[in-house]
Amino acid sequence: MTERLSDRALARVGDGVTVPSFRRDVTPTIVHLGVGAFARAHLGTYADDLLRLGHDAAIHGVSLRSPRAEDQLAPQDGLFTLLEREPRDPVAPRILGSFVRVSTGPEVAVAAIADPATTLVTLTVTEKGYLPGPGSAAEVVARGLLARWRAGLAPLVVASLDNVAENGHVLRTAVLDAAGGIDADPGAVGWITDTTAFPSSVVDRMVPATADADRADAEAALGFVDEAVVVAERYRSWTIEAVAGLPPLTEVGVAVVDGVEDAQRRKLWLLNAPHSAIALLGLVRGHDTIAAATGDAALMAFVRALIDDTVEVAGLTADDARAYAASVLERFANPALGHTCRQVGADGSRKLRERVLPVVGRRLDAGRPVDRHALVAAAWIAAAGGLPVGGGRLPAVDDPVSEELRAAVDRGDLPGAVAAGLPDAPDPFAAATVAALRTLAARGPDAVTS
Ligand code: CS2
Repeated sequence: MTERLSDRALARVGDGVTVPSFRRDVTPTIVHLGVGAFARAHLGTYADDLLRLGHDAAIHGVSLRSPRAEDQLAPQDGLFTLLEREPRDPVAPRILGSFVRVSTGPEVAVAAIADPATTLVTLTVTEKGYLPGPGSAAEVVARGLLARWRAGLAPLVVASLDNVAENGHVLRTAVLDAAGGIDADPGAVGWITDTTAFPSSVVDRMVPATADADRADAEAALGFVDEAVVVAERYRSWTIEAVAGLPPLTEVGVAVVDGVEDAQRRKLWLLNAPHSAIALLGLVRGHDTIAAATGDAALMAFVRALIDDTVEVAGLTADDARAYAASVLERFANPALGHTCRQVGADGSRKLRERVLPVVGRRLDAGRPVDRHALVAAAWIAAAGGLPVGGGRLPAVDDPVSEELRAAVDRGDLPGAVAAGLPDAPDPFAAATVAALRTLAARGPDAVTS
């Protein structure tokens, strides 16, 4: 059996594989909650770059529930391979060493946040990770911060790296709510309010789920087994609001700026929304991957029209917005990435709230039609709720409200399905989505016309 990747193995990995050039027996200064593939490929690379430059940026990664990341990474001393997938220009595998500790569970997370060495807490807990409640990420951060306050430790920076509008503000509100419920001492919540910075971020890198073939590729290059391989496009970007106490992120290409609102709108509305549209309508059109769906002329004509609908009301400079959207469509077409429509189509109940509803609100205010955005929402409800489309069923996509959607679809209650899936949808949009569901059911793939 081939040996597993580890610190000991590093000296013996295959030629051409980039390995960490820094000491890894250091105390982490960053605590990261949610050690999924995205965090490893995005934050993990930036932190590795900082460590290469000699800065403190070692990460203690904690997954709040699933022990999967710990199972994959702890036996490998936190090391994993990043495979950048580009069609024409294969890049040598790079072993990232920035995650120096990986653990599981809220208690470890609270203790890590309350560790005197910690200066930055980052989160990738997905859109649904911001739902309030016991054991939520916000509650864990609140408990960690309150423990720091009690111990008289220095304040922290807490940065959300999820695709949520105003993610810093959303997280701050959730953490303050949770803290108020835990500690009635007004001094405690006041300390968080006054001292803890919650900068908003816009992060960007496409990171598909790792496949067996990727693990096999890494093993062939390394000569060691790596259970924690991640795959990503080469492109990556990170824009964060400037606050005191951040590591020297500009040295590794992060844009540290005064406000991220425009960047956030651009990303959510002109990257993520078209991504959802291609994924969900791609399923309707019978495609497995995003790249394959971008080869479908009728679908892409629809997506370009959807982008025009968005640019019309986005409040961004139209030429810049169109150029941005064009570059995004090129990235989607990367055939080497293997991003599946089902992966991007998952969790529509949380994603469409961020990506679609704000644009719909602006279009309705401007008296403009919302049919195209409604067709995207309908495709999501059809896939997550099991509505037959053109006589066939779509591959199911996961969603926190899929049971409610299924129940409404099964009793033939399409308005009920829309209400269950998108309770915040304005009435005209809900009505347009019901109409789009009927069209989809009747016409299947032919419903996608621009
Ligand atoms: C995608 C994003 O899965 C999805 O919903 O739209 O994860 C997308 O790949 C990233 O935001 C790109 O930065």
